[in-house]
Amino acid sequence: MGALPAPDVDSFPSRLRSPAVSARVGVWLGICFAVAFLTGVVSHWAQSPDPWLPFPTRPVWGYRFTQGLHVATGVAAVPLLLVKLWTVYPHLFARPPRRLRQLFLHALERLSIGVLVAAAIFQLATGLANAAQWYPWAFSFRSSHHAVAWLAIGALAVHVAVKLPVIREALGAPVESTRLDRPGTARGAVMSRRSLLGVTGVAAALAVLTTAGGTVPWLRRVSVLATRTGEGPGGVPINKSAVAAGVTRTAVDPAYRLTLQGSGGRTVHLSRDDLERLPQHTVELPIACVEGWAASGSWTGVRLRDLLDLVDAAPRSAVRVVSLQESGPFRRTLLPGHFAADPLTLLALDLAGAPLHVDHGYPCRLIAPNRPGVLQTKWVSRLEVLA
Ligand SMILES: Nc1nc2c(c(=O)[nH]1)N[C@H]1C(S)=C(S)[C@@H](COP(=O)(O)O)O[C@H]1N2
Ligand SMILES: [Mo]
Repeated sequence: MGALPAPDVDSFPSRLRSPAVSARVGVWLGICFAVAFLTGVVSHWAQSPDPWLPFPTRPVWGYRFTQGLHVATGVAAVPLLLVKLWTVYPHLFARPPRRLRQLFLHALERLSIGVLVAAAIFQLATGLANAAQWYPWAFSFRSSHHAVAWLAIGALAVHVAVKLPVIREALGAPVESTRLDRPGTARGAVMSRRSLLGVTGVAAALAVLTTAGGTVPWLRRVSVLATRTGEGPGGVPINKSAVAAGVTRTAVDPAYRLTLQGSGGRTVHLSRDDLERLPQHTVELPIACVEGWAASGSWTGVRLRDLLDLVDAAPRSAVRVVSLQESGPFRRTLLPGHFAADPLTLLALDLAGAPLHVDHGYPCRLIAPNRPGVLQTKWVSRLEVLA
C-alpha cells in the first residue's frame, strides 16, 4: 500500500492564500489586538488595589466604554484570526533552509510565530470563556490573561517588524496582484480575494453585533448571543445571585446591622432602617462587568462619605468593604480614598425606586462611578476605615 505523499508548501495552490490577503486581514487583527491590549491594561489598572497612578473616578461611564471595547475587539478577532491562520498555515510545510545561518534565523522566526499564535489563541479562548462565566481551568484568569497579553503584544511587535517589508509591499499593490504569491499558487479559487476579505469583515461585524448588546442598549434586540442583556430587577442583570453567594438567610435577617469601623477604634452599628433615615441621594451609574456587559441603574442610598463622617474618618481615608458573603474572591474589596470621598459613591439601598432585590445586594451595596462591576460589592456588612 503506497503512503500518501507528505504535504509540502506547494500542496496548497489556492490563490486566496496570499500575502495580499493575510497582510490585509493582519492589519484588522493588529488593530483589534492593540485596542484589546490597551483596554485590557486599563482594566488591570482599574482592578489594582494600589496602583502608582490612582484610577480616575470620571467619566462615570469610562470603564463601561473601555471594557465594552475590550470584549468587542476580542470577539471580532476570533473570525479574523481564523482566516489569517487559514491563509498562512501552508508555510508550516515549507522545507527549512539548508544553510546553518539561514536555518537559525528561520527557527527564530518560527519560534516567535509559535509564541504569537499560542498566546493569541490563549487570550481569545480564555477571554470568551470568562465572558461566558465558564472556568474550565485551575489558574487565576485575571493574572494569566494579563501576563499572556504582554507575551502576545511583544510577539506581535516582533512579527510586524520582521514582516514589515512584505506588509508594505502587499498593501501597496492591488489585492488581486500575484507579485508576492508563492510560485505554486496559480490555480483559481472558489471566490475572489475581495470576496474573501468581504466575508471576513462581515463575519467579524456579525460577531460583534450579536454580542455587543450586553453593553450597547440599542443593539440588545439583535445581540442574540449576548449574555445578561438587561433582564433583572430594576433593568440591571444579576451576576451572582444571593443563593450562589450563600447569603439568602443573612441578607434578610432582621438582626442585620452594618458595622462602621473607624480607624481610631470607633465603631457604629446601623440597621437598614437607620440607613434609610440618613440623608438619601440618587445617582445614575452603570454596573460595568469585566465580562463586557453593562447596564445603567438609578441608585438611591447614603453617601459613603456621610457614613465615614459618623466614625470621624480622615478626609481621604480608604475603606475596606466587606460582604455578608462568607467565601469567594469578591467578598472584600478596597475602596481607594478618592473613590470614598466622591459625592457619587453611595451605599445604595434602592434601585429604580424600589428596595434592592436580594440578588442585587439587599440590604445594601456599594455603587461608585467608573468602577469595574467586580468591585461594586453586594450585601455589605462592614466598612472598615483604613488609616
Ligand atoms: N459580595 C459580592 N459582590 C459582588 C459580586 C460577588 O460575587 N459577591 N460580584 C460582582 C460582579 S462581578 C458584578 S459584575 C456586580 C454585578 O452586580 P449585579 O448582580 O447587581 O448586576 O456585582 C459585584 N458584586
Ligand atoms: Mo462582574
